[in-house]
Amino acid sequence: MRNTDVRNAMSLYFIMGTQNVDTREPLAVLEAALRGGITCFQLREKGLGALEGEALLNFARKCQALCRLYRVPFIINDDVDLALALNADGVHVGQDDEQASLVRKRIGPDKWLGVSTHNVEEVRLAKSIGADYVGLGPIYPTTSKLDASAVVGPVLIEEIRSAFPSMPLVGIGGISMANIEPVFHAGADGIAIISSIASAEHPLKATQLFSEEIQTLLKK
Ligand code: 3NM
Repeated sequence: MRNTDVRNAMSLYFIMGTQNVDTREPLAVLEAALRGGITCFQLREKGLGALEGEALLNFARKCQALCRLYRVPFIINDDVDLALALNADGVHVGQDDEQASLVRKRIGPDKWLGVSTHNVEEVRLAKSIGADYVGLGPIYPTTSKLDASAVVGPVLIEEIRSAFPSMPLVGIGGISMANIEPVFHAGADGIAIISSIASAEHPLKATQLFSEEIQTLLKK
């Protein structure tokens, strides 16, 4: 049941921090994405000018309240203390963040744990320490993550899907309406997106278009 819930939540997974919205109001962008049909949200407050301390806590609380209103899982990137303080639904970590096995111990068995991975070995390790899902990327070139590793292409999704048939998989990196199909075709449960929603001219419309397209692609 949990595996199915996680897989379903992966279908349109929006990631955002205050640094991703240019001059727009981040909570307005998040609400537009929620109204448009995102199925999971990750708060990723990173980089130059990122909120810290009390300001971060307050912002995160507002994001969480919005997600609750729309019954969308609220995941925190990297910051386990923040996730525990807010009782978030889960934590997502990269390969360089606090070791995933340690994070699992700290958050306990109930919260979701997501891990960014780039090859079969990293997925195997993530699975062995109890990750609920893995992110695979960057599928395409991205400018949203300055230290992104080499582009892997949809072929990595195919490889991981055949090695781990029931592992919830989400493709990430440079995904747009123009290149979404190969990601699902390769076997992903969904896509994780920053800029194609956060920097869209109309985040609500952009999200609705993704949502409709994904429903069609998942039926194929
Ligand atoms: N992680 P956009 S790529 C946060 O490869 C992140 O693990 C990646 O943003 C990875 O949708 C990425 O704007 C950035 O390309 C995704």
